[in-house]
Amino acid sequence: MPPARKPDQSAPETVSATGVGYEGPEDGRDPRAQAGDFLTSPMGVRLPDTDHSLKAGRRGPTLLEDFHLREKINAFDHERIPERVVHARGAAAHGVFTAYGTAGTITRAAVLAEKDLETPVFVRFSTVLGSRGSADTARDTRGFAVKFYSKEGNWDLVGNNMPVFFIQDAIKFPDIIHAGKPNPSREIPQAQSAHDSFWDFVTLHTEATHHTIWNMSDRGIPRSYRMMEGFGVHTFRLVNEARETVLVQFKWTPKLGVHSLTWEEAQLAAGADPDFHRRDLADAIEAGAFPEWELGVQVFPDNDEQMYEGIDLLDPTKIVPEEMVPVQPIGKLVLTANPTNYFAETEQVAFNTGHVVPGIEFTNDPLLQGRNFSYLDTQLTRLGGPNWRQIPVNRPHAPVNDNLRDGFMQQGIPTGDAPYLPNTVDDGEPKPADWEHGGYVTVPRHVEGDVVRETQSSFEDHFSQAAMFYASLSEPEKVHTTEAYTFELGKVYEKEIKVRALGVLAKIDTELCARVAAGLGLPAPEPDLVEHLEASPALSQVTGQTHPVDGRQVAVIAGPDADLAGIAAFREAIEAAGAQVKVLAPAGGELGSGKTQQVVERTYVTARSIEFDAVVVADGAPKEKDIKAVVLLHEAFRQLKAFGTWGDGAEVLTAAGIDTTGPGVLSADSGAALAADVIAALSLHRVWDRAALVTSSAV
Ligand code: HDD
Repeated sequence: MPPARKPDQSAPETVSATGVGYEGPEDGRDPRAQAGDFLTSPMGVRLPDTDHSLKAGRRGPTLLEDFHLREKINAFDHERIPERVVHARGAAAHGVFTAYGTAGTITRAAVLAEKDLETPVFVRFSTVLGSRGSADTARDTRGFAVKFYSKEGNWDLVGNNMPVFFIQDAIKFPDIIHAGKPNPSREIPQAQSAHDSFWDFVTLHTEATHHTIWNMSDRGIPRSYRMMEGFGVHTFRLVNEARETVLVQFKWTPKLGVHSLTWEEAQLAAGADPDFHRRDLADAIEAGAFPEWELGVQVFPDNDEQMYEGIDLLDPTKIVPEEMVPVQPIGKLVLTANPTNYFAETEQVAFNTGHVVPGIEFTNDPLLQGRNFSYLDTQLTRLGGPNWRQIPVNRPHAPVNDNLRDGFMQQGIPTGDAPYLPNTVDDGEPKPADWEHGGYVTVPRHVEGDVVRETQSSFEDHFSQAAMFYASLSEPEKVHTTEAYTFELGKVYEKEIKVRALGVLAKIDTELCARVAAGLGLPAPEPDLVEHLEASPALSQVTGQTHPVDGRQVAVIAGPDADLAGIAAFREAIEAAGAQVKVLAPAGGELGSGKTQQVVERTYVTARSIEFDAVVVADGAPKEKDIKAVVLLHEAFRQLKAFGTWGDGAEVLTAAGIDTTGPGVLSADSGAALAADVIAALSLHRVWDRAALVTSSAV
């Protein structure tokens, strides 16, 4: 017979960590936010002065009893936490994921299966190599990490904007990252792969070839986080209510299409606006141009081989082309709100591939298995202890009753006396949940084999998919990719590494190899081409398809004598389409007065071509030649941006040496009439017809 229970031996309450303890002020304000009208100490004591330390006399020594001085400086001293060892530079937003219900037959995870179910999400985009303060537009892979606060617990889909990875086994992650990070002695270059150790590694370790060519393609320099695809990379296992399983790969498709910067734009932005992507995301959300993606899955049978038509589904350096297995839409993601505080949310959010919910399981992909350890482990150092899970942005929205206790910075106040199972002291609570009660019951999967440190032969093909990728690109994309290899390898000092890299390119494409070799001043090796699958049109970004122009930026060059009514009409039409106008003039201030008054948003000194997707010259814009305006126009021309003029605006282009009859130079009778053509041009991203006129020597 168990002893009689004491009055305080009640079961812990089943509440979310958010709900434990102090519930906040009675007026309902968020208890986590700063509150009150007066400056206080961290203990809530109102303070009369925060500019002078407490001294013994005006010129006397500072007193140790000044608790405000000590608390203020002490908090400041510890403001910084270690940055992420990779993906340190990022930007994030809150949003909502809505399931279409189409995945209901393949998974029991409500977040994907339940039609019209809305799940809150937090999404963080990032670069991989650079430090927290590095430039957004470095050539790099972009992280695309989504935290779903599902009603069945948190699910993190921690992906990238590329569907493949550098390595096939997590044990090599420290190697690829050490090779890509700055040189250990001088700590340069920052946020770059254009250096010896990166190319040393990827040419010795040729399973990186496929990912490397994605990085060298335009995918390595996205125009915007809003215009990137996202991929879960690994194959995951989904489980439905009948305990049947399928294998899937996840893909996010942006509503705005997949678009990139040119290398010139990326380099300019790194100096002129290092926050280019961060700003773009925040501005778009603030302007109500909510970024949107559709989530889709490629579905494969879950058989013993885990292969599809000869492609190993456990190999994260491979894709299954969409033409072979189409992506089936299962839901929609919309980002609707910027974070309130960068540190509290974007910096402290902790993603983990091991955060899954019932209906979503792992496969034996050796990269995924190792990741499941790394993400949990890294948060201990980064966020200071095991209770990082209780930081507001990391808390699940589902009830938490975990029997985990104590540790640094415990925020909850758990009740009950038996944080262990089984127990009788707390009536056996919390109860383990079986399948019927939504428990995470792993579906049995058969595993047997010898304990070995070996890989499988299907992982040994390192080149065929890189060759397929290159063959799938449009001509301008091929040129960009060739230029990227030439630039990056041109920064490598060791000839031996460049020669090895050419040896890899010789397997991918003869012309690519020859052009890069010519750029490096080295002989091209004999072609050594590998066989590859048919080109996959889905891999090219230049498709001729149009996309919405949300958040696109149009510069209108104007001046005191410009047609301000025309600019107002132009602005109205552009904004109605979701894009934005910035008036650019030789000097700041306002132009005109009354209804058509225009505020000058950029001057010739503060503007740079990278800010704009199109450049328009208004009737009456100043004709005096200004070298800064000419530079801006030439850059925008090389960057294949649309131009437009009305009235005598064309004279400004002619004076700058731009052929007004060339591709993508639009003209109309009025600002209003021009707007429709500019929107049509923006919806194609760039004037691709001009690409052939713009050689790399012009850049
Ligand atoms: Fe990773 C962060 C994506 C392989 C170890 N990774 C991190 C982030 C993204 C990815 C998007 C940033 C999350 C955030 O915004 O906070 N990583 C990937 C993808 C991979 C991948 C798509 C391959 C398919 N990663 C990978 C491996 C390892 C790690 C193989 C280790 C064995 N990744 C980490 C990490 C990070 C991280 C060290 C750093 C900060 C963090 O986790 O929270 O644990």
